[in-house]
Amino acid sequence: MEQSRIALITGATAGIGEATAIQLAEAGYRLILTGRRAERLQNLAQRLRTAYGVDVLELCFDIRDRKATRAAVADLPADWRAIDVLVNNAGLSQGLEPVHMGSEEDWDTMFDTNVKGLLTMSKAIGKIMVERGSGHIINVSSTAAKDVYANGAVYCASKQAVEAITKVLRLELHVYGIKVSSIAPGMADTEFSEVRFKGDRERAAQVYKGFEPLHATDIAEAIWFMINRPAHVNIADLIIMPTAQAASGVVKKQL
Ligand code: NDP
Ligand code: 8X3
Repeated sequence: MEQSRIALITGATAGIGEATAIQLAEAGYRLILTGRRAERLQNLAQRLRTAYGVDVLELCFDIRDRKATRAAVADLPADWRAIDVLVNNAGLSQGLEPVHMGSEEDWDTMFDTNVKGLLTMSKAIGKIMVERGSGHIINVSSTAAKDVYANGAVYCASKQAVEAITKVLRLELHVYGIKVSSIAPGMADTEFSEVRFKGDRERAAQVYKGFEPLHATDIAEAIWFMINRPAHVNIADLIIMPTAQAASGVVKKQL
């Protein structure tokens, strides 16, 4: 009998990561799910086991913590090491201020998570994929990497870094038969803005008022499409926006 494929999704406790976990569980994948919130991870894992009968392994760690990230991968049980798909999704924005008023702490958080966390994970899982001579890495970028917007310098820069890393990884890994892709979502109504505004739900809700934003499931379906292409097809880069959005920060709202 053919073994079920294994996907590792970082940042599966909310939003796009959680929706992708559900999408892949539906497709019969064995799932390794990561995030910092242990209870959410456990609840999601349990829901997926019950609803779809799939195996789920929860790995609770902060992706900014290199040692913990490396250890989580190094300590994977033997029957969980043959990872077919890595979705580098964990990420965030903190603050929305011009550079001259920005918080250095927020800048560090964004780069440590969105860029260095993704690199640490890509290194650890990339090694496994190289040994196996197959695999697919999908990096969750953003329209913020395509066009910048005022007050978003560091978030935009972190996602431009994600796109540069994606292109370099593709150059390095295609020779091993490994696909490397990125997906750039526009505005999606997840916990993203609540995190950006540090728990201010009222302010976060305003961001998505007056138009229909993307839903996490829209991105999850696109990620599944990317994963589910034939072996010779790699969707290298995919931009997906709400119909009401034309570019970063350019949205037709009806208020
Ligand atoms: P959410 O805030 O809903 O989800 C973010 C996920 O990332 C959570 O599971 C969170 O888990 C995880 N995460 C954040 N920091 C860390 C950390 N230090 N260690 C481990 N996990 C972490 O936001 P989205 O689903 O919207 O965001 C997912 C990705 O999509 C991000 O990379 C984001 O930049 C990108 N994106 C989002 C868009 C949007 O409009 N929403 C548009 C374009 C891209 P936990 O808190 O449990 O650690
Ligand atoms: C998130 C998209 O435009 O809200 O990556 O920054 S945006």
